[in-house]
Amino acid sequence: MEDRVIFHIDFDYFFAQCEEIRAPELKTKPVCVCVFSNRGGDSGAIATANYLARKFGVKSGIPISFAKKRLAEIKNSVFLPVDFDYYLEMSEKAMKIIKKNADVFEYVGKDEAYLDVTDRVNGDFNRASHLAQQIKNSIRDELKLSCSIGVAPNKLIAKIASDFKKPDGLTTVSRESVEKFLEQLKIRAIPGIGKKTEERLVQMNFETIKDLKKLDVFTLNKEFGRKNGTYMYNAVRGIDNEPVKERESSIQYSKIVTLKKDSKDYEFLAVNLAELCKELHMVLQKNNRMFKSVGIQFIQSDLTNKTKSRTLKNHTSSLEELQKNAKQILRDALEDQKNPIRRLGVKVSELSEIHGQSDITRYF
Ligand code: DGT
Ligand code: CA
Ligand code: CA
Repeated sequence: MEDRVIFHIDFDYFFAQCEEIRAPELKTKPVCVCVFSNRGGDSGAIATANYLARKFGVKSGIPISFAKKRLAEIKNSVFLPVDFDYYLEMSEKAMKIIKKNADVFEYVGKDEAYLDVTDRVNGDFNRASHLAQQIKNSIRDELKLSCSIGVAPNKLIAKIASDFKKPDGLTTVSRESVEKFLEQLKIRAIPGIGKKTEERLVQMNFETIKDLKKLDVFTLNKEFGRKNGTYMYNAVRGIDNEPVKERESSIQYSKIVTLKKDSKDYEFLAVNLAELCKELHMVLQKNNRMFKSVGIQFIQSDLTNKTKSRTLKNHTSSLEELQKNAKQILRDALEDQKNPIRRLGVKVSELSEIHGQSDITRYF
């Protein structure tokens, strides 16, 4: 059954590392990448931070103002706005290198992928380790980007292993060493085990994966529900049969803005939407892309999320089409809208490259 060789690759402090790559002088400074909302000042959240900034307690998701307080004493700390287009470009280049080295490639997100390499290493973990090191070297040589790789018999262990020695880690867990590797780890190393579950387990005096193995599946199911209980029972034993599923980066482009005021007024929203479309269209042109699907996104005043999209008959690159469709979706979406909207977004997907198009039309 478990004769597979699986990689999990995760880029280190991704957005912040991208910033360091284009401005190497940042490397010696605490760097925070910020999603500023346009409500002025420091309102907004930290997307990520480099490891220097993390030493001061800065991490993803905290308010920018908290991060500034934590780094108040550190004169050379740097706060940069996110540049998603640039990170996406870096991601695409790195993923291209990674993909070449996989039998099966599963894109998980901008900075993360699973690979099944069983065939190309003939099931051998030594060869797999070398291959992982080669991938790390290629990504570093070509892009100066560092990543962490976990090599293991399944996706679960590979994911835990990629996180084991971060940044710039390479951890190989062969079939024989799964049990030993897992037992030393804290329960929180298991993906999907949140703070609450962990706290509860610590109260019950379970701290490491080794401890947790003492619980039988019935007790776990009773405590945490059947789905989570069974998952935990298997996870602490290193059992996971999920296949690596071929998936490309289904790229989409999007733009989102925090509105000057919360609103559900069509005219107000339409003006903002038209502007977002314009910005998005510029990105599309720069990347030579046509789109076939248009969607809008509301983040409502209670911070819940709502999306609506439609698929067009044909690919297009027209700004007019983009604005027209986005506004129609907006009108539909507002019909049963109860909450005012705090942030408004537009996205396009089902992209295709514009190439040779002018050549084709020349023949008609
Ligand atoms: P790592 O992998 O621990 O070295 O650090 P990151 O920054 O690569 O963390 P990861 O893998 O969880 O997330 C990848 C990128 O996704 C990260 O660079 C920024 C973005 N991201 C993660 N968490 C958040 C968040 O809470 N808010 C926002 N806006 N972006 C986030
Ligand atoms: Ca990462
Ligand atoms: Ca990640």
